[in-house]
Amino acid sequence: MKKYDINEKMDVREILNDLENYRPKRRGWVWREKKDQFEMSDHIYSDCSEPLNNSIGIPAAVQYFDNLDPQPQETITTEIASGRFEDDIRRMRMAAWHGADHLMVIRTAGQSHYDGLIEGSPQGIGGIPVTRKQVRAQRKALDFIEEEVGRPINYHSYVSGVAGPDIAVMFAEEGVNGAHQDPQYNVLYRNINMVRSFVDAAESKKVMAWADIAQIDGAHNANATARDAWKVMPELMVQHAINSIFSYKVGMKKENICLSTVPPSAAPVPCTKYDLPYAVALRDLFDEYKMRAQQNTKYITSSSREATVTHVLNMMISKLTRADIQSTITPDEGRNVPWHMNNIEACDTAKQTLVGLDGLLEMVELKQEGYLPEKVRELKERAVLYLEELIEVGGYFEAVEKGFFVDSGMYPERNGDGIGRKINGGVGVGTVYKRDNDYMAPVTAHFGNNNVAQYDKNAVDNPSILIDGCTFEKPEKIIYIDELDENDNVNTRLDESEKYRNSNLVKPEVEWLADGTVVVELCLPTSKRVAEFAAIEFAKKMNLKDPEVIHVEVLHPAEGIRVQVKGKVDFDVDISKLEIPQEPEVWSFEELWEEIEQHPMKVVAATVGEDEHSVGLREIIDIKHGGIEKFGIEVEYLGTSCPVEKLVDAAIEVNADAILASTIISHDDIHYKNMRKIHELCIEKGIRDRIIIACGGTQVTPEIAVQNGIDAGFGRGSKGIHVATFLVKKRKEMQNEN
Ligand code: Z98
Repeated sequence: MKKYDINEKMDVREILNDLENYRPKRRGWVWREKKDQFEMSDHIYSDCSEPLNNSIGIPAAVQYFDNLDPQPQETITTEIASGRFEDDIRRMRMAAWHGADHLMVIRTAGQSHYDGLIEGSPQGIGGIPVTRKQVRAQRKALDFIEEEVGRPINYHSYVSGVAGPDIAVMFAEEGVNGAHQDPQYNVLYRNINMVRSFVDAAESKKVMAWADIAQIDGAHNANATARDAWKVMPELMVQHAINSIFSYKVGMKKENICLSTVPPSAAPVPCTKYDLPYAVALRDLFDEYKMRAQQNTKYITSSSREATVTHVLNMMISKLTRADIQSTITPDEGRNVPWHMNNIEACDTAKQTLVGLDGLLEMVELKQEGYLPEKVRELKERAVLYLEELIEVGGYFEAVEKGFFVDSGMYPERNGDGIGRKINGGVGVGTVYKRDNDYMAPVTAHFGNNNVAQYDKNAVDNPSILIDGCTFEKPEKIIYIDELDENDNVNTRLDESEKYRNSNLVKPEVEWLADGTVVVELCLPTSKRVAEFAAIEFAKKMNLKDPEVIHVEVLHPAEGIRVQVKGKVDFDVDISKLEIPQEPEVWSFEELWEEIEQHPMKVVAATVGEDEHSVGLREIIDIKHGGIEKFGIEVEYLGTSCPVEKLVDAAIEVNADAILASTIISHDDIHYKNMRKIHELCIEKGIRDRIIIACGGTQVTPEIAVQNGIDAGFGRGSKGIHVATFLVKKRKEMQNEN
């Protein structure tokens, strides 16, 4: 496969090229390896893993710490739901650079009810239709992306629904590394017949075990569905128990069985009082299994701030207990905007929080007495009693029929509103048949009695030798079907946006190349309902197409309403026509500090003329906001409305290296006139060849400033580090000249 330059876009057409012959590089799930007491950039990390070859740290890392980007020990998940697999690939690359190594693609609505594999790559809603072509293309892209970042990436989707075993086989063939599989999900949430679901699950799990695919269960769905999510805590443990032991008995390794756990409550309730005992109880009961910690999605709204706080609180629970996989449901869940930036933001939130809490358990300890252990014991007792009652009524199927599950009472209380399903009901009822006595399937990884011995005793442990290997051993036997639909396929979609692929034209996007979507944020001093409609009107006047309110928050019922509106622009920008000024050169803090330490520098500074503005210059000087003092430069500040003569005299008196003059007032070009005056005075006094003159202000254009005789002008947006870099560079230049 082609190697990409990190600055080059991935070419989806290139990925699709020769896809029918592509074989995944490897099989099976890969965990991160913890590195104990690991040093990075003078800091010791206790719970981190190997850093990446290519990555982007959180914004503060990029700005202040030379992209210091420690990777937590927990696998980080991101879930992608754009509806077009080709655009998901680009998002996967972004997410991998931000620290995600578990990339889940959400399935399009309704795929659970397809009774077989679908082919091609149609566009989905709320996710992609999972097909062989889509899976193979994404795994192929990830095979490249994992080399680029330098860490294996686990690719994941769902083995649930009526076609579960078919999908499991396809996943095993295509190198998928993780999958949700839990028959209880089928039964409770998709009303798929329970007998069929459990039989299918046995077959699917057997196949997943062969392919070393890590499994995530479906218990968290009870949290998201229950009326009061914290009331299902005992039931959640029962659901985990059923799927875990079932999977183990079928042949899965315990280390590949992951419990999907969610802190069941969220602020404003005192959530830690519920979530921490629950997390402890769960890990006590299931200590041999892996924990996949997801964020609470029951109590989520369209406030991304609120979702982020919930996520962070949830990760504190993960860190106080254990999480092997940390999921990062994004604010998307609450506002249905599955966008690139929300995935990336959630990955950064996880990375920042987990690294920020590094070493927590070296410093704090969970109490062994009092509320926490009492609550833990109580939850375990409730769960055990629940399981006992389930056995008493005749087992899982009977219990489901009686509406045991997702009841809004906290067990043993029951409110009679659980999800009831009939043993003889649901999708696919009556489709399970007893195997004939001579039933035999010559395939690898088959569950149950296969009667192979009747045909060939040597094939008992590996029936597929009867047909010279099945598709697991002989991938060339896989029948690859390309696009079937002439209109809804990846090639037509790529053609539509071709204009924006590798051209000079750019258009904003949130999920698909050139989708044109933008967000506008407004604060309107009116009531909530009025603000929503007024915001739409503003968006229309800004020429946004299809404006839609995606978030409203009351700052005060009458004084201010915050509204976020999304809409589309129908124009693009030709980047070849942009006039982009050269980026100012900046030295690092260390370089500047070392230079000034070795060669101290003194400057005089003032706001000159009849000008009382001081804020801009103070920002350039003061250590507080990263002014030049921060790098060790000594500053003699003469205040505001300073005559230029006084400034130049002061420079001579203290033997300064430089003069810094600030001017805001610009009528009649007084700012440039003052610059020229400083320059001429310095010549007159015989110091011009050994003094640097720099002037700044909001109205200063650097080029015009220099035309007026000074050495550099600093306009709007200039920072202390720009001025400091200029001063040290200019001084060196002058020393070389002399
Ligand atoms: C998650 N954000 O778990 P459909 N099987 C199981 C599931 O939990 C789910 C599906 C299948 C969540 C996503 N979970 C929600 C055990 C969904 C999805 O029927 O195609 O929607 O299957 O990461």
